[in-house]
Amino acid sequence: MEHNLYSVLESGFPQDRNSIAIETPARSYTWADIDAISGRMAALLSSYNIPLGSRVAVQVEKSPEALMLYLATLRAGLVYLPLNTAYREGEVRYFLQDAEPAVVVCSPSSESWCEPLARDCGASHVLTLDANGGGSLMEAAKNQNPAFQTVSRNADDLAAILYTSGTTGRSKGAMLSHANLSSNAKTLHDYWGWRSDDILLHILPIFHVHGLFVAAHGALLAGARMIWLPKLDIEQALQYLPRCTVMMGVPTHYVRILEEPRFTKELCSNMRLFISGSAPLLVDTFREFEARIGMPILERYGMSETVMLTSNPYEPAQGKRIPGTVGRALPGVSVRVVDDQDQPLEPGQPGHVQVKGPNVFSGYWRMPEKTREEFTSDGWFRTGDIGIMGGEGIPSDYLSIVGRSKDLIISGGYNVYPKEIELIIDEAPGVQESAVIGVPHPDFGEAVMAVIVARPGVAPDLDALQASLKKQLANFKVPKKIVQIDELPRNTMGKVQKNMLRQTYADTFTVSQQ
Ligand code: MCA
Ligand code: AMP
Repeated sequence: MEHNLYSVLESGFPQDRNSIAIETPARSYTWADIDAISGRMAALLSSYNIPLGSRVAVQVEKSPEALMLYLATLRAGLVYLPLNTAYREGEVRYFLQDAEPAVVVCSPSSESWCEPLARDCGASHVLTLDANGGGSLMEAAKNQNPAFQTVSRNADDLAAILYTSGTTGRSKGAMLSHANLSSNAKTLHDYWGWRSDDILLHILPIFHVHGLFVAAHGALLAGARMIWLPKLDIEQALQYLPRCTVMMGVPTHYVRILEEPRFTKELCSNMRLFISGSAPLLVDTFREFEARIGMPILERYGMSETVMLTSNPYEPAQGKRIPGTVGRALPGVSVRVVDDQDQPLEPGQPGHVQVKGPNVFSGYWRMPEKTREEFTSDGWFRTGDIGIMGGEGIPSDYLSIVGRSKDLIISGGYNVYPKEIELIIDEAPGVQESAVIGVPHPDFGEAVMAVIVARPGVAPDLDALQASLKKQLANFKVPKKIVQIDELPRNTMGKVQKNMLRQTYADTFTVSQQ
């Protein structure tokens, strides 16, 4: 059996390769186009004679060609390393130094700094790709042979590395194999009832698990069409939704679309499935959506290290979709809730969520110590989430995520680790120390905010500090508010009590901005 993920996905492509696979407002791509364009790109990558397993780091705008570059990387037996387009030079430097990619593909607009940086980090080839499919990558690939023979891969060979931020402020590369990704794609295919006549409204970025491994894999494996949009644009969504059957989004997408009165049940008459994940979906949003559209949103839960872990039921016969829960463990996945000694807890008790399954990654790139810490001796992965199985009125095999043991903020579906930002703020002129917290935000669910203490006798310029952070950090990490106080609250052990800060500033965005 061939384990290359591309071959697995390709097994779901339709017989009629001239049917439409991807539709953008500007043009359409057939399944034959996907095969040929990814084939040409794979031939180009292979012509570089770099060892199998070399990394291809990609920081480009969303386009069908960007998806094909991902597929080409798989086909050539290389490892895909996607990077959020919001990352600034300093952030990209860390990833390139750590992963040492052989090939870097960037936007033409960032070539001036990315090219020298990539060379500096050892990349032998640097190419560009823009949002319209232009750039040196397509130029170089256009004369390659489209009939590329996909390279054979073993189940455990790496397919992708996804960087996730860490509690220490240092990002970790989660190593995902061909089998991790294909097992999850097949499970979701069956569980969510994917069909070849589905039409997916694809509005998510493709540099993370949600948009790439859940949404795009789902459509590709089903041989289903994707309406491919750069992001959720309400006018475009209103135009395309009547033809679509499936949409996936983060809670912010559902909050935003519900603000539009023209988003009605009639508009969604072809839709069979709305899926939410990456961050907690508020019960209020779930209820408002169901009341308006007559369909409950299906909430599921996953991580970069594990792809998807649990899902609320798809088929009514399997049970109800219960708001505030993330449903049951997916088939083949084991989920347990344990105490501090890794001992399983009774349903209804909050504890650490641990998981096992063919979808769970093999470890962090070049961090064997960290990998050992994050797995129990009998192979359970510690998610860092706090969960409860069951609870009042909830079946005992449904999981609810009720908190996090990791100091993590999730803003609009993007993860932010406070430590990374605190380290930068603490270096700023006039700052003695800082605490970065997440507080409720009506649009992003949680928003990043910073509380700082000034050095004695100094009055730091908070606007200048925010402007400087904007230059150094991806926009979603920049604190939307910075406040100065005399002293950070600490417990007897000297640890900053972030809970107190979160309470104090809980209304910052929800009340004062209304
Ligand atoms: C944009 N801004 C944000 C965010 N996005 N601030 C905080 N959090 C964010 N997520 C900033 C912008 O920089 C700008 O600030 C201001 O907010 C308004 O920008 P706007 O144009 O409204 O933003 P947008 O382009 O509409 O983006 C919002 C978004 C986007 C669509 C919700 O953040 C997004 O696509 N999120 C999805 C993330 C995702 O796919 N996550 C999946 C990870 P300024 O004007 O000051 O610059 S995978 C995962 O988590 C796991 C595995 C899973 O389970 O799926
Ligand atoms: P990432 O670092 O992007 O892999 O994000 C994974 C984290 O997102 C998980 O550990 C959870 O904390 C969070 N997450 C994902 N889906 C959900 C959900 N449906 N509800 C609550 N948290 C979620």
